[in-house]
Amino acid sequence: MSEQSAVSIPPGLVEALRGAKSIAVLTGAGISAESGLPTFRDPQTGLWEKFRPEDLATSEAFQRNPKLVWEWYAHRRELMGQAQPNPGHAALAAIERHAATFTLVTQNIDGLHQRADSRNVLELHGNITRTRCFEEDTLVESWSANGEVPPHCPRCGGLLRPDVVWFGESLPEETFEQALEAAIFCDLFFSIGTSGLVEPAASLTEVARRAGATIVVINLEVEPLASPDLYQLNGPAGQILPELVRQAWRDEV
Ligand code: BJW
Repeated sequence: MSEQSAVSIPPGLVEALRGAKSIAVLTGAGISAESGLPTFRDPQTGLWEKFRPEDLATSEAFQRNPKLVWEWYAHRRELMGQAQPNPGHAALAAIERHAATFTLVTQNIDGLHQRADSRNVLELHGNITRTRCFEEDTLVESWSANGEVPPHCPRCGGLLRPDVVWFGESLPEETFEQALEAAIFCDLFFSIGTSGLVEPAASLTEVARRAGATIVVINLEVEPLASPDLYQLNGPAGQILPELVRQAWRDEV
């Protein structure tokens, strides 16, 4: 058994987790905060201090200043490459191992869920490790390292960009359909470390609620609440999720 935990888990939630037939999880930047990655709405530091992420993550920003936007993603790619999955990521992988049906929908582009061994992961906003051509919209695996920033597409000469979804762009259609399906058919839906400000991802929670799922919100900025159809847990996901797994199955993550 673990030491007495400071994290308080409502007993009804432990039962709901053990009994759930189908679990869907939506994660946002907060799940990776304890891996040292700044959330999207944290103030930026260093060279990037004077820029707001919302002003860089658009195709207009890229068209205006492709070098600036490419370098911002290069900086974040390096941070994300160095980051390690935290106990919150590990706990979600553990829940997947116990669940009959489990879908993890993430808005994050950092790949940390997969590195923590989560299997059924839907990436709504792309992945920072992939690159695509801004003109042709096709994935590009390699290009000439001739020092150009951004580099150019080896096929058409267009500029290369990260394979992520910027504001005003559509989400990958099939992936979003699968996420909707998971939200509609789950009986337990977790919303973890997301501000719920960015659509259409934010609506998944409401979709699940309307379809009758019990909703669990884990965030640093929620009022604690425990009712049979809504649990709000205030605190770091990297502490709450491992404690939940421990209480449900005595698993240590
Ligand atoms: C912790 C914690 C810890 C911290 N433990 N918690 C309907 C209404 C209004 C507007 C729209 C609408 N539909 C569409 C729009 C427009 C737009 C939108 O939503 N705008 C809003 C700003 C209002 N949406 C779009 O444009 C989307 N496309 C679309 O809808 O296509 C159709 C369309 C096409 C053309 C025209 C119109 C529509 C695309 C959205 C793409 C979002 N892309 C980004 C960038 C990805 C690449 C990158 O990372 O650079 O995705 S923006 C950014 O926000 C990123 C994130 O994935 C996303 C969500 O942020 P997230 O994850 O919630 O992070 P934070 O930082 O906001 O919150 C962190 C939370 O964690 C906080 O709550 C903390 O408290 C918490 N936390 N530490 C637990 N340890």
